[in-house]
Amino acid sequence: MRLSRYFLPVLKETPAEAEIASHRLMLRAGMIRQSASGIYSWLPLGLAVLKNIERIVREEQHRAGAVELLMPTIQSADLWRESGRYDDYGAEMLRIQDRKERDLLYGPTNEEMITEIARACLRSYKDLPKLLYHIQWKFRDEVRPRFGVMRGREFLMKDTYSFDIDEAGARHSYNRMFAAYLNTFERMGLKAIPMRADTGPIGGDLSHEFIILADTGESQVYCDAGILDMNAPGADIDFDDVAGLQAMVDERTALYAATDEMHNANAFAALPQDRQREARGIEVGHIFYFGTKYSEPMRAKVSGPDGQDRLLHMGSYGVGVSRLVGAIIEASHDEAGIIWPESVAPFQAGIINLKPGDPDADRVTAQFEEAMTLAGREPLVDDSEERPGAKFARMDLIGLPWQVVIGPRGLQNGVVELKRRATGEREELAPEAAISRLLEGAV
Ligand code: 5CA
Repeated sequence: MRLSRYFLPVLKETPAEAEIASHRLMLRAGMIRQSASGIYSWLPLGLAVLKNIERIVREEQHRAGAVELLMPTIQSADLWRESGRYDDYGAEMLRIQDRKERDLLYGPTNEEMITEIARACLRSYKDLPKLLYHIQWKFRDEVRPRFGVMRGREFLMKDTYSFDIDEAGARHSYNRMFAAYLNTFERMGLKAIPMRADTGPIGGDLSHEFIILADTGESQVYCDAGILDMNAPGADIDFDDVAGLQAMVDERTALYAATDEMHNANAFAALPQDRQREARGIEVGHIFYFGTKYSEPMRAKVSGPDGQDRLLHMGSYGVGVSRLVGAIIEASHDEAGIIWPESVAPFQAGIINLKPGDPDADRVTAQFEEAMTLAGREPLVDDSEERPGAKFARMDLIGLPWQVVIGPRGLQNGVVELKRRATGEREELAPEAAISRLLEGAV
């Protein structure tokens, strides 16, 4: 992709309204544009990252046994009257009337709608277990939208819903998502800590938030420092191994870790002093087991092995897809700008042609572009006429993992410069060697 054709409206000035690094950098790097409070357009660079996050979320959901569908954003108020949440949800819910004065709403979450689908389509215990998810925009009329996409009003969520015949089955579904979440966030370069959490308006009695530690986080959290050394279970984990998965969850929930609402000051104080970690965190995921909270009022049942009807045991599992874009930047940036992990980077490399119009520079630039594009790793090519300093600064700002600097002077010596954004390391290499290096580093 040539910069001259692309749409990258970077800002020179630091936007005054942005209080935290990720919001500032997303605006400056031309990733988003606010259209109303807490509502954003995703510009090409931002959208590319959002899509990469979605891809990782999908792959890990699939690995854990979840199946994708898509429910609408607009929901009927009657569904929510069935569960009793239409009145309970309060001012956060955006209520709408159509021309026939029917009450509708813009979905803040989908428990009711998926319960209705399950009620209509699942008949017998033989249809269970089921894990269904979608990735869809939500609207919550937050009291205080802030920090850009971190706390938006319109935001993209991945929400999974599990259906089981009994509590033991539902727990296994919960554990599947627990493992999938650890793997998902690790692939994005994040250390997400599962913490005991309050269930709020979703309800239920078992719940974990997945929290990234960051000074700018909105949640106050407390944990045993030992939990920070625990790794994700990895792609090899057997999702069908009920006992093995439970043991993995038990191990990762044995150490103290809780959000503010669930904090037990005495239990925390009992930890050795040097292991008490009190910090701020960003909630990137939240999982709930709530049993029959929705299936009971909505009468969602299947027939059991004995022919008797049983209420579905359910859980729901959310990932803040659009929030993750901000969270990853909070975890990975420096003074010069964003530092994308390769797994979510909008382009793997930025090719800076220092002198467009110079036949050698143009030829070698085209060589990089062609080789990488053929390998499915299309780079962003800076073919602008600006001075080198401006090009370097913009490339650092948008944070692509690799930069290749191509200029007539280097080419006279048969080299280009390869720079790794994360470390600032630079190396001079023959163009062919640089190309192989970029393709080797494929993720
Ligand atoms: N139905 C359940 C799980 S599917 C649910 O709605 N859970 S939630 O309320 O915790 O939201 C799930 C995730 O969405 C959160 O962990 C958070 O990462 C993200 N999220 C929630 N509110 C916002 C918001 N206003 N802006 C951006 N992301 C949000």
